[in-house]
Amino acid sequence: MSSDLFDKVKSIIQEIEDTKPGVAEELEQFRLRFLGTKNIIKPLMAEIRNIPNESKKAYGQLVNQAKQKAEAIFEKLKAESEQAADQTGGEGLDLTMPPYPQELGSRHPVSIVMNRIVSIFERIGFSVAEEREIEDDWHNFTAMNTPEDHPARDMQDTYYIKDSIEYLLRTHTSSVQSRVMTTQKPPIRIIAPGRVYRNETISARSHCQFHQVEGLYIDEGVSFADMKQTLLNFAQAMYGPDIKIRLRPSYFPFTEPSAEMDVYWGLENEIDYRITKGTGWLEILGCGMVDPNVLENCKIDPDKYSGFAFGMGIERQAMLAYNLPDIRLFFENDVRFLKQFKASM
Ligand code: 2NL
Repeated sequence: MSSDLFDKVKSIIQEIEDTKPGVAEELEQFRLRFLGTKNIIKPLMAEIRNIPNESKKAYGQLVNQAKQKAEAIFEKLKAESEQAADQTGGEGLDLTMPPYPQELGSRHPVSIVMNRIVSIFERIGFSVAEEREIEDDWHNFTAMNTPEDHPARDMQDTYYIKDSIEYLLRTHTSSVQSRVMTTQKPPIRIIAPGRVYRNETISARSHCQFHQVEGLYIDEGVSFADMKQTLLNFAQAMYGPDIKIRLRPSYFPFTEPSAEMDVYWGLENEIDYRITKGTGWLEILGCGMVDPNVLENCKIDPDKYSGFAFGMGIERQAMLAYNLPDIRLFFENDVRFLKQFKASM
């Protein structure tokens, strides 16, 4: 009778030792069976009163051994199961499940307009040139006929890299063109899109960062007429074949002569009146024949070569195209704003 009880405890110990690590439910079953308030070891402990005195000590030790084994193995299984859960990212996470579909993003409106402009010039043989946004003084200003103390620097104040007057955030993508002109030989026919910076007070109409597309064409015998026809072609591709353009004399330090190009917007309602300041004409770019000083600075012979260049801001054209009231919308990265623009390119 008492040896039966010994055998029972021994078989429980065997069962505990045979338990393999398993899933969480198995672990809970193990706990209930060997450690819970109604565990199967407890009644065997009570049986000690039926054990002859001389065997009581040995029996007690055996039952305690079963209890301790159950506790030790439970702790070990629990630790193993928690570690497994960690590796799968927590309990109940099925890493084999297919993910939620990722919503397709949309092109930024500035990129849409910039890409359109760039592709128009690519069609007539211009290629894209890109360069750094942190520039040195020479490529941004001096090469562009704007030496130190030139008054035009006032209008293009920018951000200087800490403790330096040599490195700055570029104020126009002309710096791309000065890099191309100093490293390539004519003919040069490039279009330079990119982000530029100015030390401006931020408002609905101006920002300290914006985007530009500049173009440059240098070869033997390039004339003002070539520039006018190229820009007319651009205006027609951008605004429709019936668009009218006009060139007004202007000033830029890096071109001579210089001009601003307007397109005819119309003057039919109050909005047209406001946008065109009552003229019906809308300024969209600045242009001119590359100043011989600029060519010389970049080691291109001005007696042999001539060229034209132009530059335009993107945000203003995007604001007109999409009827947007505030330039700051472009830089807030509010998805509710951005996802309204769908473009194929
Ligand atoms: C504007 C006017 C302009 C240029 C940019 C240029 C580049 C080289 C040489 C000469 Cl490499 N000029 N760029 C020329 C005329 C005007 O930009 O209103 N931009 C927003």
